[in-house]
Amino acid sequence: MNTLKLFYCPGHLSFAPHVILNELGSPFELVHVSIKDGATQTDDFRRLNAKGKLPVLHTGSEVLTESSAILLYLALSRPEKKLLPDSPLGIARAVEWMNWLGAVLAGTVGLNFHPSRFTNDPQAHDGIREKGRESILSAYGQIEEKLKGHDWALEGQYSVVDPMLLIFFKWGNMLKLNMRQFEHWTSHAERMLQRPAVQAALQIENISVWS
Ligand SMILES: N[C@@H](CCC(=O)N[C@@H](CS)C(=O)NCC(=O)O)C(=O)O
Repeated sequence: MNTLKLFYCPGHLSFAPHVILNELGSPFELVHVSIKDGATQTDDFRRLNAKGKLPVLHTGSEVLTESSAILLYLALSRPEKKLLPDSPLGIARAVEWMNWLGAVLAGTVGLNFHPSRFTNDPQAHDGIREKGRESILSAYGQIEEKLKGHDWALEGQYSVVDPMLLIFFKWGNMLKLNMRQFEHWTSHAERMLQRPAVQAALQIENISVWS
């Protein structure tokens, strides 16, 4: 494998591939792109990813976007690390989780963080936030149900899905959602925090999952 380069911003979805790169244990490069300073919307960045979003992974020969695609690529490139199940159904379950989280729920959380992206009317922002919050709580309730009786997102094993769940957990805390009401998800977050790969990513990104 060539040296991989991850374009990331602390506390964003790029956290998940950052953790997984740590799990793989091979050298990789991190390139900081500041979302709040508008760096994802520059012409330069859009030449890398026309969608203007992180994470982006440069594989050495190709540019990959979308967290689910990047996570699948990393796990499939290093099967010995067992970051995905090996059965067709197990892999499909991972894709089922990651598509929902990365393509659907990330947008729903965005309703709360960036209502101005959904309307030009500032007076509508509070309504969008309120509706967004309802949808987030409903989805977070579904995550809690899915984690009931399970250590990890997928049956019987840690996988690339788990660090994605941890960043959504952090966003819940950032939105002051009282994440402790989600007991199983809180246990999952605490389990994640035991992993050296997670600790190292949190330290480099200088973030906490509790705020
Ligand atoms: N479906 C995409 C969502 C990526 C996404 O929404 N990324 C956000 C950060 S969490 C972003 O880069 N936002 C920058 C911007 O909108 O300018 C994925 O799964 O990678």
